[in-house]
Amino acid sequence: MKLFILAALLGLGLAQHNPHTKPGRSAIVHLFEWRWADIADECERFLGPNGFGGVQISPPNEHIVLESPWRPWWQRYQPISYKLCSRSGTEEELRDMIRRCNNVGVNIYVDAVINHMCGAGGGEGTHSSCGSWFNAGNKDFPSVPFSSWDFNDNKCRTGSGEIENYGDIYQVRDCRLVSLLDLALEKDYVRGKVAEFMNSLIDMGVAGFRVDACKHMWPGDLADIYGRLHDLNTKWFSGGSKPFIFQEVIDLGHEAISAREYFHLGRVTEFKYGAKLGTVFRRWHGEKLSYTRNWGEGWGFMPHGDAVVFVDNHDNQRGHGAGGASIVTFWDPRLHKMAVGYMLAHPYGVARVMSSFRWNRHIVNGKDQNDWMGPPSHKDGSTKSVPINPDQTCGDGWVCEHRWRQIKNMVIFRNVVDGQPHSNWWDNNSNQVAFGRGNRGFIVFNNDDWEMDVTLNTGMPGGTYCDVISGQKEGNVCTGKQIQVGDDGRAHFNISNTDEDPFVAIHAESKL
Ligand code: QV4
Ligand code: CA
Repeated sequence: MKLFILAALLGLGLAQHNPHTKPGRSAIVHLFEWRWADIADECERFLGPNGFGGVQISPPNEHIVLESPWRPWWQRYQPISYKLCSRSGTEEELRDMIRRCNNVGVNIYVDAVINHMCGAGGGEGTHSSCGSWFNAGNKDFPSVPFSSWDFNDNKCRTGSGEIENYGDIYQVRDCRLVSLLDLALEKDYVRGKVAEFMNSLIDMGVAGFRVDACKHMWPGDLADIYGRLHDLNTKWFSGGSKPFIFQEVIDLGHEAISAREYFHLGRVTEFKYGAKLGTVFRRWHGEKLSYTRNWGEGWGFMPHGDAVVFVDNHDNQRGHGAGGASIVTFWDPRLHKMAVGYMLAHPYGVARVMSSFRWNRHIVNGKDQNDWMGPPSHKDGSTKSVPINPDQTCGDGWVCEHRWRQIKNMVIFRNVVDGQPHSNWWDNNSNQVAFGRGNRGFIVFNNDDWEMDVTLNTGMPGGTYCDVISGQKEGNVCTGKQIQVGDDGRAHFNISNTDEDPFVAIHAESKL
């Protein structure tokens, strides 16, 4: 009994690890900076039909609007209030998107910025996305309302009021992250306002939250806030479902605060995953694909049931956040497709695919001078909508990695092999590897500088399969390579190192 009470106090009873994706769906896509109206269309015309499980959306609440730099993407990480109008659209558009995505089986996960409000230097006025007046200097945000006693400045003990040393857990939680006004989440009033904001979204029908900057919040404060959250809307989710929570904690293994401190509260973003996978596919530091036989917990990653995994995210694709130069992004499309393919084929973690916009990358001494640039926009700063080209790719600077055939087909692969074990591993002691997922799917990579010509045990029933990387099955026709699997499960794979995409994937539903 004592233990039970202790567990409840620690928040163990709140575990919110389940993404509630609908049957036959699994992967999440981050439609970074997309407008709500475009996401609604994308759910209906693409994500629903192609088996996507959910969308991570950009922060939906009121944020600062900046002139210099001009409308950076990161202005949305500087809240002004919890009103639901943002660069992505109005509350009505948000509500319409949630409804339309839910109606086609695609969940919405909200990026919740609850550690802070805008930067201390944010000034005074109505340069905010709903036009609410605020005064950052006085810490006055009447549209919430928050005022100076709702912030942590009295608790923070650094001279500058900023986090100066990540080795000191008190600074990291109680001081300002890059000058962002740090909320006093120990206060009942502040917790109540944050929970009210999150509950308004839950009631509208979202399935959960990516919680921003969790390293900068005490697990106990988060436990209290999560404990106040409503169950999901029963119009789309079964009764008693708790919102999915995945928490941004950057833990590459050498800081005072570890991801582990947050596992009992929900899942956590596993930043080691993309950093290591990038190193492996780039073949840096002597890494080889063959070493990934025990990929996952075997590589020192967090427990499978606690992890959200990704190859890159909106920060580290442009040098913010963590991971450094090894991160593989759309700027390296060939490697990116392979790395994302590997992630989606592998059973570890809940997988998130990045969907980006292009910007004028300009790297000087390792630093991108244009890392601030916002989404494709009109002259007045409003975000452009996402046009779809006849070949199904996106126009106007939207990259839409999730629409690339190879990635889209691997999202489907992940659904088809869901629940099957990692099996039939093969490698050449170098950068050619293959593995299956029970008898439902098999994938083969050649990341060496020479041709691959092997016969492997796939574990699949005999027949002719369509490779979903070089093409796909359309009706009963295969537009890509065909793979013959014998009645003994063995198949011959020939992959040239100069192929456009040097990997092959087959699954139960790509059988001809
Ligand atoms: C600057 C200086 C300050 C100075 C201040 C003066 O850095 O020292 O005091 O000016 O006004 C932007 C600017 C930043 C500026 C700050 C405040 O880049 O230079 O401070 O605004 O005006 C995003 C961006 C940040 C951006 C922030 C707010 O990445 O560059 O800051 O939004 O607009 C750590 C954290 C982790 C975090 C990661 C980036 O542990 O939690 O850094 N990741 C999340 C988000 C990320 C977001 C935030 C957290 C903050 O994924 O996108 O930061 O919400 O690892
Ligand atoms: Ca804090």
